[in-house]
Amino acid sequence: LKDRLRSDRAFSLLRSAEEAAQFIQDGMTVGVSGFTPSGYPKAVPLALAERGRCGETIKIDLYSGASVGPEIDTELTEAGMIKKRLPYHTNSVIRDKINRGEIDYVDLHLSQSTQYLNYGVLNKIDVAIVEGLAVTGEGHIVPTTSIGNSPSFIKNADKVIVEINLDKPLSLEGMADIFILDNPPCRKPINICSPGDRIGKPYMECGFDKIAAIVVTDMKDQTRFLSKPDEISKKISDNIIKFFEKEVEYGRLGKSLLPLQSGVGSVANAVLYGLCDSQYEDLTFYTEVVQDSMLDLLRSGKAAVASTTALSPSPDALERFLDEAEFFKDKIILRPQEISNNPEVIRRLGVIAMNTAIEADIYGNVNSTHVMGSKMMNGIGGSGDFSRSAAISIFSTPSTAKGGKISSIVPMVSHVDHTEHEVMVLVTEQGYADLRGLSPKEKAVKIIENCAHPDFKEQLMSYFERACRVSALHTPHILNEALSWHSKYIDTGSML
Ligand code: 0RQ
Repeated sequence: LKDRLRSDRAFSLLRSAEEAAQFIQDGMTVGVSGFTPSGYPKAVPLALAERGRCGETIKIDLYSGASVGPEIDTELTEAGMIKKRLPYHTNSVIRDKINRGEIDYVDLHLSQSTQYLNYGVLNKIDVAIVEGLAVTGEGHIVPTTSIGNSPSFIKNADKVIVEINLDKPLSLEGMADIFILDNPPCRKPINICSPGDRIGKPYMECGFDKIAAIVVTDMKDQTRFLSKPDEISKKISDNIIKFFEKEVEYGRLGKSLLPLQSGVGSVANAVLYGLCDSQYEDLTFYTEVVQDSMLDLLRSGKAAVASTTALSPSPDALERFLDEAEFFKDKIILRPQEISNNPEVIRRLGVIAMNTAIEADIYGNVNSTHVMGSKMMNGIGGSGDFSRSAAISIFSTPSTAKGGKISSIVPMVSHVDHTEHEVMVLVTEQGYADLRGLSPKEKAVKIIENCAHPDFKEQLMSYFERACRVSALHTPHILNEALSWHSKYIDTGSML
């Protein structure tokens, strides 16, 4: 343990998870480390949930980097202990309570959550619970497999509880590059001019005065299982690569493309797998999540470097990665999410942002968060941080959902996360629509022709043509029909 707790003071702070959980009281705001189910605390949240299950009344506001594991979201939700949650989740148990109105949820651009904290818009953090590899001799914390909002949670917290996770090898030390922003005015430029640039320190500043307890655990992250790319995902990936090929042909992209960002999930993973067998080389990533496919691209030498805020491979791939951490040390840079997702850097580097939609409309507006306009799925996550500032922003979705009963291309989206102004390329398994430089009417024809499923094409074209006859001709709509596809699905179980 001496290589993890590098001073006697650190040893003197060793506590059980149950003792550490006692620092959390009703009404507090708790910030946890973790981004995707990676690098999040496990033992202390479980001990806290146990207090709730045993009858103590404790309700907290819970802030994280992004999604965390079930030890936090499932357990604390089931114990009835979460009052408010932000800025992102992917957990079905908390989703259910959010949509029943039992938990308040604040869906935020991930790069902005610490800004809200630093400006004093959000509550101050009473207790931060942070997973670490080690505590330095000065009481600073070496992070594990994600950084997320932890450096700013620590800075804004009254007390910090550290979970030292022995399951994470010390060979990860050195991957982190911790640099956080001061408040405006007079901010300096963030000096990242290529994805591999390092500008910070390998640990998160804390100091012993803030550390209330150190808990030692060896619990594994419960990262998400990734399904093998199915036919639809492969076709989406092929269509994105066809788009890249055209860009190379026109001389707008070279063989290394531009730094890539890719969202989470099986489709995102499949898209990058498509690059493994492609002509592209010396790829770089400026992204927020590294999944299995990106690790394979780095292993094979197709990709040179990945800047991210989280390592979130599937369970088997995580084990393999942890064994090979030394190999990846000079190829992966772990940054706080306010830097990994920072619009200034994304615009400077000219990132190609690839994110996922629930639905898109014929004019190119995208809904990534709400099913049928009101049911929260996960949240906007980092998709807006990247797409709003990207050199090229690509959104993909299967053209239908729920066994073909729902068209993912609709006359008007039931909720807007990404507007027509930042959606540059729309991709389904049917094809891609390059929307750059097109007027709304040109976009509509291209989206219907290239992206809609054949079962819905005629219906969509009929809507568009009738709208062109009855409304103003810039963005033609029939307002009392625009959302009728959604109402029809709610009433009959099908948009057909
Ligand atoms: O519902 O689970 O009840 O069957 O939506 O859809 O097809 O399983 O796709 O898991 O990749 O999620 C956009 C939600 C896609 C995700 C979204 C239903 C469908 C299913 C999930 P069921 P799939 P995925 C990086 C960047 C926003 C955040 C983001 C997401 C469920 O990718 O949260 O990009 N993105 N962050 O049946 C009704 C439709 C539907 C539909 C799908 N048109 N209408 N329901 N579904 N399309 C991450 C971070 O920032 C950390």
